[in-house]
Amino acid sequence: MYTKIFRAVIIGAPGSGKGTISERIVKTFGFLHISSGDILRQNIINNTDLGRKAQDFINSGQLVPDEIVTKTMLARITEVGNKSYILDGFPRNSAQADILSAREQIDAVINLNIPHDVIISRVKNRWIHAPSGRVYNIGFDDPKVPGKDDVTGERLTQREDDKPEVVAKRLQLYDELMSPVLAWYAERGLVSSFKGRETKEIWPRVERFLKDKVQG
Ligand code: G5P
Ligand code: MG
Repeated sequence: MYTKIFRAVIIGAPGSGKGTISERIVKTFGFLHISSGDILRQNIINNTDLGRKAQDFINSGQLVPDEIVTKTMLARITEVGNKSYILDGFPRNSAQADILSAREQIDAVINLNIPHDVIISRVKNRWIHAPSGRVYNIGFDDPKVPGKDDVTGERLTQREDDKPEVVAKRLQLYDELMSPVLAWYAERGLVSSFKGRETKEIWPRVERFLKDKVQG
């Protein structure tokens, strides 16, 4: 659709809507969505070596060790080649941000700033189709048939790490580890922040921002 290759990173606390907004970016702009969480969860389902290594960290709300995630994500970026993409969930700390910046020129960082109280109520209602990463939310984005994936009809599940005590831990870890990463990107003039309580108010602003960037 657009000729210029655009490399974006989407940043935001757990449950802030990174996956939801990325899906809209994919539909509107044709970018590829590269989500570290989705890749790791697929590996857990497929019981790969990576999945077995990552499982306990994810379920308890800890980060998967940098070397494992970084290797996986850089391999995926290489596979994607010369195409526009949106990175979701990576980088997750300063060490990962350093490795990414040594390798890729990032054009924009989209920072989703959603209050914690909104996040906590959202994740309680989140249901996923784990094999594809498709996400639903009761009352916001309901599946057509309760409990079933719209595309495959397979059973939806809740994420192990969406339990309230694990969510609290993920939010705390996010604030601690991502503040320096955001500051680093901000110093380079790359961060655009979108604050709000609902995707319907945030998405039109992200869409306008990307239209200006990609076409400009
Ligand atoms: P993930 O998978 O990267 P998080 O914690 O960063 O996980 P998460 O939970 O996937 O982020 P999100 O993508 O930001 O959240 O949010 P989402 O799924 O789009 O939206 C949340 C819910 O709200 C959905 O149900 C959606 O439908 C709903 N929603 C959206 N908008 C609205 C709205 O306007 N109204 C309402 N009512 N609902 C709405 O990482 C998971 C784990 O993987 C490991 C770590 O262990 C991590 O904890 N990991 C890494 N470890 C090390 N390094 C990395 N780089 C790693 N990446 C992942
Ligand atoms: Mg997500």
